[in-house]
Amino acid sequence: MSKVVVDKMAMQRALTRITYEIIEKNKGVNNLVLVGIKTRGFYLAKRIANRLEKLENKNVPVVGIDVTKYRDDITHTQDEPDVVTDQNISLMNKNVILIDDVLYTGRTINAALSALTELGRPNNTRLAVLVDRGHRELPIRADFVGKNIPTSKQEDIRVQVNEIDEQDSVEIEEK
Ligand code: 3GP
Ligand code: 5GP
Ligand code: MG
Repeated sequence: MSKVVVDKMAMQRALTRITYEIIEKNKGVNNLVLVGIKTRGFYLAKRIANRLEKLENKNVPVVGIDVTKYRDDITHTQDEPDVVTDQNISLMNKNVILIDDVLYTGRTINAALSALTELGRPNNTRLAVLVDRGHRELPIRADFVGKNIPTSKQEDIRVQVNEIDEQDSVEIEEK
């Protein structure tokens, strides 16, 4: 049985609020690069970039990143690709916003931070997530949070984005 905890409108509002918070914290969008963690974090990053560009009338680059190779909690094979981003971009002296759909143990973000070290040294790196479900196993926190959803480990958060799931929603369900 699943329960909708964030519907389409609520998701849009949360992304809009995060967008304003980013502009405020960054004092505009100068020097900003959004890094979206694939799969769904990348689509959320693109949506936030669209909002930022409309509000500030400036181009905001979005990079997609696949952190599988960097995870410390899965077994790795020799033939995994080295390329973790979908474009060559230097993050040197940039203000980076890392974006993901769900923050849980923090291991994905830890992996993403390792991956980013290969792309240069940013001025600063901040984290935006649509959902923080708790249960951190590392000292990692998000700077921008769409919704805090306290969960038990037996529950699963299902994030759906229109681009690939044909609807926008966050649901909570028993595993
Ligand atoms: P995403 O790539 O769009 O984030 O990890 C593959 C997919 O499985 C993820 O999609 C994520 O939404 C989903 N998923 C659901 N529960 C979990 C979980 O506990 N851990 C991870 N890593 N992924 C999960
Ligand atoms: P973490 O590494 O913090 O444990 O988990 C974060 C990553 O795993 C995110 O990219 C997210 O997609 C995925 N994830 C972890 N738990 C969940 C969950 O309950 N629901 C969904 N949709 N994704 C999750
Ligand atoms: Mg994800």
